Parts: sequence; structure tokens; C-alpha cells
Amino acid sequence: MQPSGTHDLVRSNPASTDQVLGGLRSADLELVQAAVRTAAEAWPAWRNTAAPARGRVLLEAARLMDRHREELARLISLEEGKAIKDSRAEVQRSINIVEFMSGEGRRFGGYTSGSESATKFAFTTRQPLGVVACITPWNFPLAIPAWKIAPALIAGNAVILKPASATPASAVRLAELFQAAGLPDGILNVLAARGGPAAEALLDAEQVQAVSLTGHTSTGRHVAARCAARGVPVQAELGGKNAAIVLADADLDLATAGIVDGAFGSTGQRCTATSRTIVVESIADKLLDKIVARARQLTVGPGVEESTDVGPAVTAEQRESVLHYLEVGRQEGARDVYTAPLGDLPRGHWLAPTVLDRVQPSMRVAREEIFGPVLSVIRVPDSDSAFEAANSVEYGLAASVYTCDVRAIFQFVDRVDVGIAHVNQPTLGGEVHLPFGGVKASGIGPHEQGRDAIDFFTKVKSVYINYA
Ligand code: UN1
Repeated sequence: MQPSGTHDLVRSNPASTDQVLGGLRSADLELVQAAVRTAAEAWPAWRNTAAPARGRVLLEAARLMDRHREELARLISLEEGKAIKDSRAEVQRSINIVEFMSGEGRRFGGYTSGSESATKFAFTTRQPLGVVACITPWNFPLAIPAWKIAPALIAGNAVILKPASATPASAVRLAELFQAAGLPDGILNVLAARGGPAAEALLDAEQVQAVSLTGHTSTGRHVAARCAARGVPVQAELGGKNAAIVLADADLDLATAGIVDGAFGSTGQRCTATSRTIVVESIADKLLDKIVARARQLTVGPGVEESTDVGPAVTAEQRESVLHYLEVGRQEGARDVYTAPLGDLPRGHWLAPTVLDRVQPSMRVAREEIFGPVLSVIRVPDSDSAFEAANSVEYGLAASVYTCDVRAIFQFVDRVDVGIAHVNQPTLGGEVHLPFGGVKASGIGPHEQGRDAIDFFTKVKSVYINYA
């Protein structure tokens, strides 16, 4: 259903802002209510569909996504701006999660337990919540919707998906593929809306039983507070300020490749981006030379072009915000050791990959999430101070360490206060089999992905059967 009236959500190509990609009319309060009602009415039939049958719908959706993988990747690159190779990786990730969750349809349920009484049988069962809301950001316009709706649907819920207003098209296409896979009407509803009254109405809707959100820490806290008033659980995946730690014995080529990919891949617009490199002083100059040499090879350009490594920022505001941080960093005394030259590009939201050296942990560029292609290099004397610097921010999403010293690896895993720890690989991403999420200001509630993701979208019932 599309509301009538003029399109107020107009999206221009971030790589060529004179080109309008399309427009939608933002949902108003009435449409939000209608979507929630539709979902609530459709839900009982899906709830009463056996979980393995729900799994078959997801498996078919994964197959369709596979068949449409190139179309999906191009759509992501067009509307979000990221390089096509990053978009292809995002599509693969989206297929992986839907495929993984389809299998959970065959494992769905609780557990049995011995009882205190010899003539009682005790077990738990899991049941869906009803209508749930998934609110997703613009930076992974396909994967984040996929990894929120897949566990919600396999668990038997009806979903209202509200994608970011900058990137609704990928989410709409995803929903179409789920529909083509056999998902009944009304079970997955996409609401294109700005934040503000329509989004708040969704949070406040009586039928909405849980909210899963990815976004800014401030948004997550606002949503959590608002939902707490109704006693509605929130799962929020929020910001990051991820560090790659490089110790004295590290394989510097491996570290360089991981750091450059982590900092500049997806234009740095990734909550797991490598925003800080914390390096032991004895090897810092050598590492920095290698990083700059590798960064020089990156091509900034339109996401849809095969040769592009770094696409534009998603919007003018995002670009402005990153440029502002660069100014702040320079004023704070960071040394700008590399800013990529921008070639002859169409009018777009371009940002040059930038490396800042001599950053102190107390500086804003070392503490605040920048969400752009900016790498801050922090020099420290040893591994203890590296772990301490890594933990000195309010965020705790991901971190990585480059070393072959087994003691340092385990000390890192033990001490670093994050939800995702990587050894000898970038701070980025994760596999769909394991939970994904952060601690401290990086997350609220249970993590996404992995088998546990289903817990958030279900309620547990403990059952005692007396057969004396
Ligand atoms: C990834 O880094 O591969 O918003 C995924 C984000 C995260 C997802 C990151 N929630 O960037």
C-alpha cells in the first residue's frame, strides 16, 4: 500500500547528486496504524504454521536472493553508495543469515529437564511474541533488515520493518523476495518513514511486542526508554569505536591489509569499522608507512563501478559530519599524514580516506564515532597500555589484535571489553553462526545473530505435567 500525495522521501544518487533515484511518500500515522493492524490480523496463521514449514519459506527466500544477487548488490551500491564488492559481500551475508535461520525452523523449541518429582515431566517451550518492529539503518540496507527479520519470522512473528529513510529500496526488494518465496501477506510489512512522529507511533503501537533497532547510541537509548514505559523489550545494536591493536611481533603486512580494509572499506560507514589503530611505538613508523602505501592504492569513485574501493558518503550531512571531525582532529593536534587525492568525480558526497597520526586517547577523534573513512593512529609503549587504550572509550563493539604471541592473544581476549574480539583479522563483521553485538554504549539487550537471536523474538513457557 502506498499513501497518496507527493513524494517527500526523495533519494538522489550519493555518487552523482544531480540524479534522482526515486521517491516515496513517507508513512503517516494512519498508515503506521494500518500496517500494525494488518500484521496483527495476519499473525495467527503464521504463528500456527509449523516451524519447519516457516523454515522452508526462508530457505526459498535465500534461494531467490541468491538468484537475484547481482541485482541486489547493484541496488545497494546505487542507493547507499558503497563499492560494488562491498555490496556483493553484503548480499552474501544476507543470504547466509536467511539460510542459517531457515535451518532453525527444524531445531525450534525448548528443552526438557528432570523434575523434583518422579511423576512429573518438565520442559520449556518457546512461542512467538506477535507483532515486532525492526528499525534498520542506511549503512547495511539489505543485511541488517535480513538479519533482524529472519529470526523474527522463523520464530513465528509478524514484522513491521522500518528501514532508514535514505535507503528504503533494498528493504522493499527484500520483502518482495520473501513474498515471492511464499511468505503470507501481512507477515512482513515495510514502512518507509522518517524518524519523528511516524516512528514514535510505531514504538507506541499497542500490538508491537518487541523492538529491534540498529542505529546511533542516542537513538537506541531513546527507543529503549520509550519502550520501557510500555514494558516492551528492546534489542539495540549501536555505535562503535573499534580498535585494531598491533603488537611488536605482528605480521605487519597482514595487519596493514586488515586495517586498511577495516578503516576504509564501506567508506568507513560501518559500526565495526577500524576507527583506531593502537600500535606499539617500536614498530609504529614502519606500520604507518605500510598503511599509507596501501591507502594510496585505493580508488574513490561511484559504488557501481568495478574499480571503486571507496564510494561516497551516504548523504551530505554524513559527509559534513566527517569533515567536521577531521577539522576537530587537526585542531586537537593530530597529524594528518595522508589524505587521498580525489580525482575527477561527478558531483557527489565524496570523502577522501584519511590517516591521522599522533592521536591521543583523550582526543575527540579517538573517542567519538566518526562513521567515515578516517583512521586515527595511537602510539603506545607496550601491550598493557594498548589494551588500556582500547578500553578507554565508551563504546565496546569490536576489537582486533595482530600478534603471534599466544599469551598476548589470551590477555587480549580476556581484557578487552567488547562483544566481538578478532585475532589477526579486521575488526569488521562476523559470521552469522555467532552472536553479533557490543557491550557498554554499543548495545542494549541481547545480541543479534547466531542461534540465540531467536530468544529475543520469543517468549519462554515452563511446563510441568503431573502424571501421578
Ligand atoms: C559489519 O560490520 O559487517 O550498523 C556489520 C552497522 C552494524 C553492522 C555491521 N550494525 O554497521
